[in-house]
Amino acid sequence: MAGGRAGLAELRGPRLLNRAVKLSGADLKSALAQEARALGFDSIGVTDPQSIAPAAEHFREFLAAGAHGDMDWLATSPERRTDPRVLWPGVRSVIMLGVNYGPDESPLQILEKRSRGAISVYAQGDDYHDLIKKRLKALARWLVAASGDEVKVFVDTAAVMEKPLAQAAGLGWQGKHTNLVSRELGSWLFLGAIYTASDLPRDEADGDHCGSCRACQDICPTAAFPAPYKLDARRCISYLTIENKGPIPHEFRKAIGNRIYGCDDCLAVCPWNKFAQQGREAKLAARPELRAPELSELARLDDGAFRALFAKSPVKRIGRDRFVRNVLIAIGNSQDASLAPEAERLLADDSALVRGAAVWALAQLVGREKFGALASRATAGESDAAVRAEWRIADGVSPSP
Ligand code: B12
Ligand code: SF4
Ligand code: SF4
Repeated sequence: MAGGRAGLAELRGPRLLNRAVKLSGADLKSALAQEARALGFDSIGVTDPQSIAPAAEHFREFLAAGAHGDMDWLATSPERRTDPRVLWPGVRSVIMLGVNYGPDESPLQILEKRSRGAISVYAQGDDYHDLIKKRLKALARWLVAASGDEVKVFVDTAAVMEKPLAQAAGLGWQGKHTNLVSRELGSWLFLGAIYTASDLPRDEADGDHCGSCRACQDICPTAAFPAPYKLDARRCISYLTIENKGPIPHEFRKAIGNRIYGCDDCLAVCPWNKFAQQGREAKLAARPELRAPELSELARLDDGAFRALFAKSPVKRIGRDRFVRNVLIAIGNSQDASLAPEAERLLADDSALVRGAAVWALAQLVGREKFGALASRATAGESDAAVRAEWRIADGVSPSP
C-alpha cells in the first residue's frame, strides 16, 4: 500500500479495530512500515526466520572459545537463539526495527578529559530498553489488529540474534567490530525485533561494506578483536565495566582510561558515521549531568545518591558498588593527584570490590612512602583475601615519589 498519513488514519479506524478488515502481504508490510516510522522507528525490514542459519556456526565457535566470559545466559539454549522457530514455532516472518541514537558530539573527545568519566553514548540518556519496548508493543498491537495474526516482541534481553537478523532484513551489515552498521545512519542504531505469524514479503539482505578498512580493529584499547568480525567479549571494555561483576583484571585497567560505563571507540571511528544523523528522540539524548561527570563527585555516591542520579538510566543496572569500582579505575588513570583523597576515603568502604579498586587507584597516584604508610594501616584490619592481594600486588607497582 502506497498511501500517506490519511491512509494510516483509516487503518486505525473502527473498521480495522473490530477486525472486519484484514491486511496481508505487501499491503500489510507497506502499512506496517508507515506505522513504524510514525511511532519513531528509523529503519525497518523483514526477513525469513531461517535466514540466520549461517550465524549459528559462528555463534557456537564464540561459545566454544569461551568468548562470552561470565555471560552464561548467552550459552543457555543456543538453539533458541540461533533459530527463531525454536524460540517460537509459530513465527513466519521476523520484523527488524532500528532506532537511531546518533550523538551530537564525538564520544572520543571526553577521553582526553582524564578527571571526568566517560559514559558510553547509549547510556547517557534514558534506558533504550524501556523506550523501544513501548514502541514495539504499540507496533505489535497495531499489527495484531491489522492482520489478526499473533506476534511477539523482543529487545536485547531475549534469546534473539538481533544483528544477524537485522542484516538479513536489510538494515545494514555486521561490520568488523561485529555491530550492525547502516549506510544511512552509521553505527548508532538500537535494534528490536517482532516475530509474527503473518507471512510478509522479505527484504534483501545487506552486503558487507567494510572493504579494506580496519579502523575499528586498530582503535580498540584492549585488542578485543582476535580477528575481523570476531569479538572476545572478555577483553571488551563494555563487558569489563558493565557485565563483569568482580574486580577488573589487572591487564586491562590502564587501557580502560576514564571509560566508566561501556565503550564507543570502535563505533565512533567507523567512516560510515559520516552519514550519521543526530538521534531525534529526546529521551535518548544525553542528560547534561552525564556528558562529562567529575570523577570526584561520582566517587562520593552512596547507594541512594547513585539510584537518584541514574533513575531511568541503564547505568542503574550495575549498582553502586560496581559503578564506583569503575570510577576508581578511572581515578587511578587520571594522573590527577588531587583525586587521591577520594580513593583513600574508599579504602574503608563497606564493599570489598570498592576497597580493592581503591587500593589500585591510590597506587597509581601517591608516592611509595605514602602508599606504604597507608598499606601498613589498612592491611591490618583487612579481612577480605582479594583486597589483601590487591595491596600486595600494588605494593610492587606504586610509583616513586
Ligand atoms: C551479548 C551482547 C554484548 C556483549 C558481547 C558483544 C558481541 N559483539 O557479541 C558485550 C557486553 C561485550 C556487548 C557490548 C556492546 N554492545 Co551489546 N549486545 C549483546 C547482545 C545481548 C547479544 C549479542 C550476541 O548474540 N553476541 C554473540 C556473538 C557471537 O554474536 P555476534 O556479535 O552477532 O557475532 C557474529 C560475528 O562474530 C560473526 N562472525 C564470527 N566469526 C566470523 C567470521 C567471519 C568470516 C564473518 C564474516 C563473521 C563472523 O558471526 C557471529 C554470529 O552472527 C545484543 C542484543 C541481542 N539480543 O542480539 C546486544 C547488542 C549487540 N549490543 C549493542 C550495543 C549498542 C553494544 C555496545 C556498543 C554498547 C557500548 N557502547 O558499550 C558494545 C559494543 C561492543 C562490540 N564491539 O560489539 C546493540 C548493537 C546495535 C547494533 N547497531 O549492532 C545490541 C544489538 C543491543 C540492541 N538491542 O540494540 N554487547
Ligand atoms: S567497545 Fe571498546 S573495548 Fe569493546 S571492542 Fe569496541 S573499542 Fe574495543
Ligand atoms: S570501522 Fe571500518 S572495518 Fe570497522 S565496521 Fe566501520 S567500515 Fe567496517
